[in-house]
Formats: sequence, structure tokens, C-alpha cells
Amino acid sequence: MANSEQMCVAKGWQDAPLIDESTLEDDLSRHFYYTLGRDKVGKSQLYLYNALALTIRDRLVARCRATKQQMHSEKRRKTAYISLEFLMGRTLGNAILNLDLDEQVKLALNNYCAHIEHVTQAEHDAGLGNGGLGRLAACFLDSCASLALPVTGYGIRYEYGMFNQSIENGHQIEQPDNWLREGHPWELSAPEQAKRVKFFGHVESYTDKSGRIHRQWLDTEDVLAVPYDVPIPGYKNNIVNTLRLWKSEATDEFDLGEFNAGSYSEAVAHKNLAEQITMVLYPNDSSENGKELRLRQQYFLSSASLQDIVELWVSQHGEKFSDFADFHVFQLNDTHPSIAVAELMRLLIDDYDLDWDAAWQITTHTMAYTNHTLLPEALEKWSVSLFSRLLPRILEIIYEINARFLAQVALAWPGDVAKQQALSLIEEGSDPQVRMAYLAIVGSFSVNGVAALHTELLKEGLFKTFYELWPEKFNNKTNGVTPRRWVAHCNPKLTQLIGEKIGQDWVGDFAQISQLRRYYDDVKFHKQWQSVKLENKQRLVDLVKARCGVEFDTSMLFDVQVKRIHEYKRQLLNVLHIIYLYDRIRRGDTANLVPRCVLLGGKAAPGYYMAKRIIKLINNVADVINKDPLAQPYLRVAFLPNYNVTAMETICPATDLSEQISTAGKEASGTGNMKFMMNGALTIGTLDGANIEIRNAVGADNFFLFGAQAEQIEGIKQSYNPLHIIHNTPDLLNVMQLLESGHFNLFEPGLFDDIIGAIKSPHDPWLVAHDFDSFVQAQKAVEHAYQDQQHWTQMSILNTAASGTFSSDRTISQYSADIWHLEALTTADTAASNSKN
Ligand code: HBZ
Repeated sequence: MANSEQMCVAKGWQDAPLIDESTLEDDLSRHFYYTLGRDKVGKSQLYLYNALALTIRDRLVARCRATKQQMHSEKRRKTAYISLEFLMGRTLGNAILNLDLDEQVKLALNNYCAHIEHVTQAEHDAGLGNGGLGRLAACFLDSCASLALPVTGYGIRYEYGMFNQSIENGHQIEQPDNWLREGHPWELSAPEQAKRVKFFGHVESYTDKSGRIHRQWLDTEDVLAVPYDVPIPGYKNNIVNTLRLWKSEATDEFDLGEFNAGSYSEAVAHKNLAEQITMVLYPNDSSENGKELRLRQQYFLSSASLQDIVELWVSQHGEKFSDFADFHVFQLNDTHPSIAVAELMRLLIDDYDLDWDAAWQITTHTMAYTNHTLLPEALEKWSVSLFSRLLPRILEIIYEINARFLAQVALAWPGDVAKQQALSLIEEGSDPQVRMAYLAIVGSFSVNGVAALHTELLKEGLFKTFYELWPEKFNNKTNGVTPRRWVAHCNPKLTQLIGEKIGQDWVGDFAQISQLRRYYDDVKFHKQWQSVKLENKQRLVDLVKARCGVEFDTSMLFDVQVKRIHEYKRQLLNVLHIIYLYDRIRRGDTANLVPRCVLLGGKAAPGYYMAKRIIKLINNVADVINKDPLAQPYLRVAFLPNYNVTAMETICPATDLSEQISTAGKEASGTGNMKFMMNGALTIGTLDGANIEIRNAVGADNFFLFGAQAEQIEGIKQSYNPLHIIHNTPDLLNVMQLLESGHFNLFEPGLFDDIIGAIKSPHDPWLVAHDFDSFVQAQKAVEHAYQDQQHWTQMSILNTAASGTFSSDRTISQYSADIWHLEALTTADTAASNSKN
């Protein structure tokens, strides 16, 4: 019976056409009139959006089935990309692009007198991430599908994503992001594939008939993990991979057991507790310390995802794991899912009876860890006492991993107790802690950083001793971003212009963008390039006007810094430069000033006091400057509220100058820098993260460099004396005096004292005062360069032309070649199958 059912399903799969027989136009009306029961479009175009999304989804679902079948039909090496965050943004526009349905969609929408640009506005961003790390995961999924690689994303279906930010009286206000309120047409749930995840309980031993001792995790409080699958289309290749997001639900025992026993409110409380796990994304982008719910999220994701993969293996190959490691890689996106190391051990040992050595062999040949930070305070630790209460069996396994690892350390450094303490997975102290990064390193065969400098600094600093122990594990994978979303989709005007010159193949093969170098001296092309930038600037002008009420002017230089607000990213340095420009204007020193519009945007973690003060400072400074008629012709400043993926799609095509000004050695890579570069912005930046590689690719003459270098930072800190610097730098002295005079907080005395104190502190780790003068000089070089529009345009073209290597397709090819060793799936050309329709 089961067999004939399977046969039947399999036959259905094979017969399902990739493209429905009906045309897209018919499908759209069917979904609009029948699935959704509508007859009028309405102002928000929400129903039209939903009908279009369902129409596109139909085309994705069929391809997704075919891809899955190919992926699972034979033994094939696969990667699971496990991440607590996937910052997907909107799906519709990208799916239309990747399926090559642009023309058909335009035609179909004509029947409703609707434009695709308006319809797509109805979609909420899927903001299931904080920033770079989450967006990187989203770019990677696009590249994996576009390269036809068998990769599945595993994440959490947060009910509330990254909070919505509004600005009230210059302050950040956080509002919940109820992104699912109007439905999410892209996902398909599969409740029959739900997994059980254990929490709490205790561990006991029992001896089986053969005399072997086993450990049993008993009296647990289980939570259900229900999968929701989101299709991930490749670019014009008919591949559709899957992003599987888990939602937590109460088990039936919770509902029934306690309910029947008369404990109605306990039953409901338990249900709530279970459902809380996937309720909200933690909004901290550097560390989330000690929160029990966060550890629950991490274990929930790791356990459900591994169970999913192991069960599929067992269903196809039985409980024979000898070659499991030949066919699986688990890529851990930072330490957040690193508990997967211990969970895989538990599954193999407790559920499938493997002995320790066999399980460890499999684990250490399947796990791979990516690090995204050099800030030591951001390295995750969990208290042993929390672990032992919440996950007692997992803690036992971590202890055992540690004991065996420390024996290895003792062999490598005999008698060196300090080494053992320094490397132990358990940090001793009054409240002992599990060091998650160490667990990830010990349990993985690959440890990678995300830019060349970052990887070097990991090897020399944070993970030095591990590097000495296992040099072969360490490797670099410089980040990238997808040229589909970050050029083809967000910059259609530029895409068309480039297409007229070098064809459109660069969208799928971004190395080809280098052909643009041929147009370096083509004056006609310069004009076309400039007019595209102008149109894109107008789109940003409209956005800034609507969201901030500030008038930007397309004739001015657009200077942009958008990213999470963090002291190491030095938005403060940017503000000091803005104040410096303003001070010059007030003093009438405007001879060489290039009129500029400065845009800042980004969210601060709700509990991060200094970051929030910096937002307030930016807004106050902007207010004063924008109201001053003297400043009008030269300087305008805006803080864009609620910076997110969709906002970036309008911002990066319009930017002239990209601010990448972190303290050297602190920004692991940066990826915004790459989006700006691809869209022809020039970078002002420090030698940090991927900036270094950007500068190498485009040439030093086409990059505005400033600031201390990473290897100088420690030396500078030894004798750092910002007061001395301020008094010997007249421009900085003026800026500080203006700031301290209360000019930007007339009715709020003392408001910026902590910021002023931080700049003046000899312990300022971000060296703001140190780099100020160098930054101002680099900004002057920017102005000088901008005055020669022809040369600026040439540099802009060169930036785009040199950005080929920053495609996430390049990054993913390297992950596949060096870590994953995947074979591409068989593809078919979407354009070809569409024309059959
Ligand atoms: O990851 C960022 C790095 O700061 C950036 O330099 C890099 O380009 C990017 C991709 O590799 N890191 C993050 O975005 N980190 C987080 O968002 C984060 C989120 C939750 C945490 C810790 C960090 O608990």
C-alpha cells in the first residue's frame, strides 16, 4: 500500500509540467477572482499582489519538486546552510527576474491597469535578520540556486522579524514587525513532517542486553518544530531550492494531558511557552548574552534541522551511517547554531546507537563553521547552569567532547595547564560558561573568516592557538552579494544600459562585468552613465522627501552611510565631518565646498545606549543644518527611518560616495560596501574587512583611503591622548567646541555629554579623534575628484567594472570547491521553457 502510494506520488511529480499549460495571464485572473474572491483592485493593490505572488509560486512549486527529486533521488552530496537569520527582503520582484517572467507579468498586469512597481510595494519585507550576517545568508541562497548547487537553507520562521524603527523627536522608537499579518503567500507548510525537540528533563543510564551502557534523556518537555518551505529560484536555470523555516508549536500532550486533568490554564501556559520559541528575532547584531529563550531558539533550529536530514537519510539508506559524511555538509552561520555539533552526536549515539568514535568521525567530517566577528565581546558563551537545566544531555556530550579535546591539548603541549585552561570549551569561574566558538572549532573540519584581513586576524589573534593546532582547518571565503538583487533588480536603468553595451550574460556570470572597462574613455557612454545615476538619485530624493521630509537635490553629491548603528562602524566620525562642513559654511569658508546631501540610516539594538544616542545626535545635527538657510546650498542631512533591504534597493543605485569607515580590524568584511561598488559608487574607507580587497580590485587611485591601519591600532592605543589631538587639530577643536556649546541640543542640556566624553576618552577603542583629520583630508580629495565630473564618471564605471569578484556566485563557488565539494544539478534554460509556453 505504502509502496503504491509512493509510486503514485512519484508519477505525479514526473508528470507535473514546469510551466502550467495555462498562460500567466489566465492564472493571475484565476487567483484574483477565485482563489482570493476579488473583483476590484483597490488602492493598496494587496490582492493583486497576492494573486500575482500565487501565480508565480505555482511556477516555483513545480520546479521545486523537480529540483528536490533530482537532489534526493540518488546518493548526492548536499549542504545544509544553518542560520538563525535569513534577511530575505521582498520576494516577488526577484522571483520574476530569476524566472525571466518580466514581459509576461507586465502584459498580465495591463488588464488591471496596474504597474509592477506599484504592485510589489504591497509586499512586506521578510526581515528575519539583523544585518550583514542575515543578508549574506539570503545572497548565498540565491547564488546556490543560480549555480544549481544542492543546498538547503534551514532557519526560524519568526512571527516578528527585525523591529520597525520610527524616529520621534530624534529618538529611535521600536515597533513590532508583524510581517505575517497579511499572509505570506510564498511559504508552504508541511505539518506532517514536524519534528519533536526535547527540553529540560534529566539523564539516566541503562544497560542493554549485550551489557552496553546507554544514556537516556527522560521526562523532557517536548516542542514541535513545524516546517514552512520557501522556494528559492535560481537565475534562469529552472532550479528551485528550498529555505526550510521552523515554527514552534505545542505538542498534543500539552494540549490534552493537562487540559483533561483540569489544568486548563497550565495547559495554555505551556502552549504559550512552546510557541514563544519562534515568536521574535533577537534584535542585537553583536551579541545576545545569557537569554534562555535565545538558547532555546538555537537548539530548536539545530535539532529540528539535523533530525530532518538524518531521518531522510535513514528513510533512504537505513540506519547505516558509514558513508553519511561523504554526502553531507552542515555550514554553521556563526556560532548561533554551533550547538548542532553536540546535537548530531546525541542523535547518532542515543537514537541510532553509534559509538562515540564513529559519531565523532561523522560530526567532525560534516560540520563547517563561519566566523563573522572579531569583537571578543561578541563571542557567544552560555552559562553551564542554564545548559544543565535546559539541555542536560547536550551538556554531558559537551563535557565529553571537552575531556577528549583537552587530552589532545595535553599531548600537544605536555604539562601546559594554562594552555588547557585557555582552550577549554568550558570557561572556569564562579559562573562557568560554555564557549560556543570553541565548540564550533573543535567540532568542524573547516573554519572560515569572511574577508582576507579578517581570516588573518582570526589566525593571529582570536583563534591563534587553534590555528597552531589545526592549521589545515582555517580558510578564507571573502563575502559577496548577489548581482541579481543588487544590480539587475534594484537598478533596472543601469542594467539596461550595460545590456546595450555588453549584453545581459553578466547577470548570471558577473565576472563579465569587467568588459565595461572598454567604455572608460567613451564620452557618450559617460553621459548615459551620468543620466542613469541622475534618474536613480531622483528616486532617492522622492524617498527621502516622503520618509524624512528633507529635500535632497540631485545636482549635489550623495554621500551615504547605511548599516547597523555601532560604535565600531563610526557613524560618529561621519557626524563630526558633517559638523565640520557646517562649521565651515557658517564661517563663510565655502570656496571649495562641493554641495552634498548626506544620508544616514540604520537600527540600533534596543538596549545599546550609545548607539541610540548617536541616532539622536545625527537627527539633531540634521535638524539644525536643514533649518539653516546658510547651509541650504551646500549641505543637507537626513536620517532615514527603518533602513531595511527594500530601502537599500533604492539607496545603493543613487549613491555617489559610500562610507565604509570602521576602525581598522573591527569590521569582519562588510557587504554594503560591495552593493555600492557594483552600482558605481566610490568608496571612502579604512583598510578594513573587504574594503582592502575592493581597493585592490579597483586600484588605489579610485578609492579614498584614510585612517589608522589594523596593525597600528594597538600601538596607537598605548599612548592615546585624544585631548592632545583635539587641541592640535584646529578643525576638530572647532567641531568639539560647537558640539560642546550645546548648539545641537539647545533645549536638552547635557544630552550629548556621554558622546563627547567617549570621543575625549583615552580609552576610546574606536579612535574617533585619531582618524578625524585623515578622514577630513580624504573627504577633501573626494570633493576635488567630484569637481571633475568626467573623471568621477570614469572612476564610477571602473568601480562597477571591477566589482565582478564581489558576486556571491564567486564566494559560493569557493565554498563549494574548498569546503562543500558539491556537484551541480542538471539545469534547463528558463528562457527556453518560457518560450514553449
Ligand atoms: O556579518 C556581520 C559583520 O559585522 C560584517 O562585517 C560581515 O560582512 C557580515 C557578513 O559576514 N555580522 C553580523 O551581521 N552579525 C549579526 O548580525 C549578529 C546577529 C546576532 C548576534 C550576533 C551577531 O547574536
